[in-house]
Amino acid sequence: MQRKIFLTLCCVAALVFVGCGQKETTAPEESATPAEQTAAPTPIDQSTVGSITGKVSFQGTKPKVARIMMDQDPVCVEKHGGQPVYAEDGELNSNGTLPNVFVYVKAGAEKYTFATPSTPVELDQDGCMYKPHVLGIMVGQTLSILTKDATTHNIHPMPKDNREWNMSQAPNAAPLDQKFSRPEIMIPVKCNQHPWMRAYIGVTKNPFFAVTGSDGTYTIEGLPPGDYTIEAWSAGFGSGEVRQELKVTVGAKESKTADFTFKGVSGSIRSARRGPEFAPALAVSRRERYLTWVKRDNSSLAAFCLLGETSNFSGLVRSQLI
Ligand SMILES: [Cu+2]
Repeated sequence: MQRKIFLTLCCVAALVFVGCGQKETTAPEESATPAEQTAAPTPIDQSTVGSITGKVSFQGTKPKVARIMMDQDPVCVEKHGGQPVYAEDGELNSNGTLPNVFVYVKAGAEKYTFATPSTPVELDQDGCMYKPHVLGIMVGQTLSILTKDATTHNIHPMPKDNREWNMSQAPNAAPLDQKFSRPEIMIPVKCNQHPWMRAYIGVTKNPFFAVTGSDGTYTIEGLPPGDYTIEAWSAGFGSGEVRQELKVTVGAKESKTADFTFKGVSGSIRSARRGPEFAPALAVSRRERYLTWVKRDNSSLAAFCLLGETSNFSGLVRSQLI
């Protein structure tokens, strides 16, 4: 059963990371659909709104966080002044909580139409890392991509429901402004130049979302009284993304608490999966310590498996079987 789950996760990981090294695509701005542009926002009585606040905890073996080796680009190395840099996926706060968890209203707000905020959401590139690592944005809202680095980046969101694109951004280049036309939780973003760079964007139809910070807490405010399903998403701790849902009823002016606890994978994935039916396949990026394994019968893509020592699957992983 565990293996089945793992293979599914591997397959998802493989599918997410196929298509490395694609050519740059032109990326005309996506505009919101006419309906979204013209629909008037639903009036909400601000005197009755409530909030949901909570903490996202982690239970289990502390995930191993990958050290990022930036050697392929001296500009990136220099920016960190020789200090080691670690992947953000799998990172825990000192109080045992999880940062970078995207918490949002998944259901319960459909009956409302919300104005698209005119303020852009910024995604910065600094020291060849995305800042922030996880962010939320509304459908049709501008995502403004900035760079502080003296090296060229190639920003490449990999959506399932939105249009895929990748664009280069040279040092001192103007911000790249983009929009997403459909809700999607989450869109992974990578850099085609620096394979360790990873960000995640949550695109929502409502403004009710938050990202946990260094204390593991979140707060969603301005909720009209009602029944909501909230979901917490995390990039995970070695086996891909994880999600949890909670149902919360918010009364007028009420402040509700909704805590989440994610459980880590117990034991070593590596030792658990290296059975005789698996053979080593393609080690695409040994420097980043990723190994791929393939089932001996090569039966299907579902047999493709990826084992990482780390929780950060940022290597250039190709999905072909050998
Ligand atoms: Cu880059």
